[in-house]
Amino acid sequence: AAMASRVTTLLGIPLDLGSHTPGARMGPAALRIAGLAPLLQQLGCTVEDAGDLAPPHPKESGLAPEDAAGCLHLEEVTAWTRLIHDHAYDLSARGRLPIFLGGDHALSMGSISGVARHCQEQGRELAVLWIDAHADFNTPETTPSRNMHGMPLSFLTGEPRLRPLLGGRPLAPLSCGNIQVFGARSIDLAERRRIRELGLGCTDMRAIDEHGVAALLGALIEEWRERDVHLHVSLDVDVLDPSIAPGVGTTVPGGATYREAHLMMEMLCDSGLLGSLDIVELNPFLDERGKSARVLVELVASLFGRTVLDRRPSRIRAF
Ligand code: B3U
Ligand code: MN
Ligand code: MN
Repeated sequence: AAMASRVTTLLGIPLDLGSHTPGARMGPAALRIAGLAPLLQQLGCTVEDAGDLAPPHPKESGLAPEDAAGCLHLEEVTAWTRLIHDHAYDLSARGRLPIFLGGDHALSMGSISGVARHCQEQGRELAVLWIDAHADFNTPETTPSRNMHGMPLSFLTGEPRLRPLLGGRPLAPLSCGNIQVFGARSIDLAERRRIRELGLGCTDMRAIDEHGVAALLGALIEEWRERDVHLHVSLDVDVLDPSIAPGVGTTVPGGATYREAHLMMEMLCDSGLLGSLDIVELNPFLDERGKSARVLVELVASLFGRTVLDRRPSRIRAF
């Protein structure tokens, strides 16, 4: 299949302190039990499982006291972010296609910043597709919950209040135009203002209802292909409708259907742009008989080349 030449590395990140609902720490185990690695192998990938990261000792964050007050489990999340960043940077430098198995969405502060640092060194443009019911664009000042899984896109775009999280490591901040939130339907008022003022890319469910995944994602892919970006896909399970994926901390009604989600994955596969992937927010403690983990693994199969019928060699440009 398409990705056969690159080694795909699974890295489990049992972090769930980015929210106040424990359980996502069991996500990596559930994804493995649902058969992620053998399925990727069946599709022709060479898969390496790097196991799970061990929870690090909490670290001093370096945030200003008023910002620290806005962040739950800040010292733990700080230590995780630095650890994940180092692994993501190292896997990228070794030419791997990393799949970061979460864990909650706070892990993307580490995974994407590590990938971004490598891309910057290579002079390669990085684009991020953030498939999520939420925009995750709060800051320690705007957050209504103090949950850090609601802040990663602020950190990744260089929000100064969060900058100390990485310690001395270099941050390659993403520009808001290189990020596209896709599938949003629950955005806080302050996030909405920030999206408008800072120009974060965001496609909400209303737009998907009106125009469909094919047209909207097709247009994004077309642009990314012209610029030959490294595409990082950050897949938050809660983008899916709770009827097909109930295993998440906060369910939001009106999510993507099974068919819409598969179409996203198939189009991303055809684009040939995928360079790294997060699978986040699966909470097996809240799941129903493994249903959500199974759907996720099916989606990854579509992303890595499973098709219904033979198709002409990828690279669809007809949008
Ligand atoms: N925007 C809210 C809710 C939220 C964000 N991400 C998730 N929930 N999963 C917040 O807490 O920042
Ligand atoms: Mn999220
Ligand atoms: Mn979400």
